[in-house]
Amino acid sequence: MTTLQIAEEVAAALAENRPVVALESTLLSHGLPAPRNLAVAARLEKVVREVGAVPATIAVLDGVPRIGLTSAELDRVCSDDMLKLSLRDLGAAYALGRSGATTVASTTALAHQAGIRVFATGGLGGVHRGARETWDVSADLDVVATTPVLIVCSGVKSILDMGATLEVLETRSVPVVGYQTSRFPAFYRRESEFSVPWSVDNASQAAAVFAAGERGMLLVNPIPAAFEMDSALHDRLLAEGLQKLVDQDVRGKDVSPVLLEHFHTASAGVSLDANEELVVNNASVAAAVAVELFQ
Ligand code: PSU
Ligand code: MN
Repeated sequence: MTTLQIAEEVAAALAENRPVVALESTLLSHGLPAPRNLAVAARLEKVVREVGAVPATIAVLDGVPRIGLTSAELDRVCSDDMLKLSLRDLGAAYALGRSGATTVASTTALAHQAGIRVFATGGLGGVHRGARETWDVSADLDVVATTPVLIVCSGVKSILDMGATLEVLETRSVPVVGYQTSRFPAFYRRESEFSVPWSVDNASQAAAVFAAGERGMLLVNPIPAAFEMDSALHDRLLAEGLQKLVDQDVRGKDVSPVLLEHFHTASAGVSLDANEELVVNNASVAAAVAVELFQ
């Protein structure tokens, strides 16, 4: 098996039992435009540090799985043409010496392999609308069900079939826990029509639930109210984006990036601000939970 290359700071924290938070790179290279993505990457690492944990952004560079990146490497992830690597793609990327950003699925697996227990992202992948015909269900669901890592996210992107995604999570015995909310968040919106089975009031409770359950868990954290997207704008962008997929015959791993890009370009940056703020907020909560886990 290919050996992980763990940044010195991250390795030291893991060895000394200090809190570490994993961050993914697909949301940077395929979910946000350059150069905004680099500013977001830096902000994510900064907020994790401020709360008292060590950030570990994960990617594959020249065939090597990297846990924790230097600022030059972060720059590369944000500006170079990166492959989108899910868990199925890691072997090929390693063997063929390729570079790519890791999705929630592959980041979770690599974080676990490195001994990191907490991971922050924007939205989990899930069951796509139309999955009854396309079978398009993100590998993220499978990995969270089988890997004991706590993932902090703002629910799943509203571009997905949320009800079906929640059903799969229930079937796969994934605990979905609301962070100061009883509703399942809808990424750009604070609430969806769905409720969550459990809620916690603070990071300490979240850490206790995770530690007691000893399995992959979703801590769902709504977007900060000031950055929530207007619902009419949101619904219009979603309808347009879904039509674009049909018109351009977009499939598979390109679906999420194309939809996100439509949101960003057609909302004059409103969705970009929303996306940035929700991920930063998730990184902050993840760091707080990581700190609690090591108390
Ligand atoms: N969250 C974001 N932006 C993103 C993603 C999540 O705010 O771009 C990415 C994650 O990396 C997630 C992926 O794993 O979208 C899901 O892709 P797919 O639907 O192809 O499995
Ligand atoms: Mn897919």
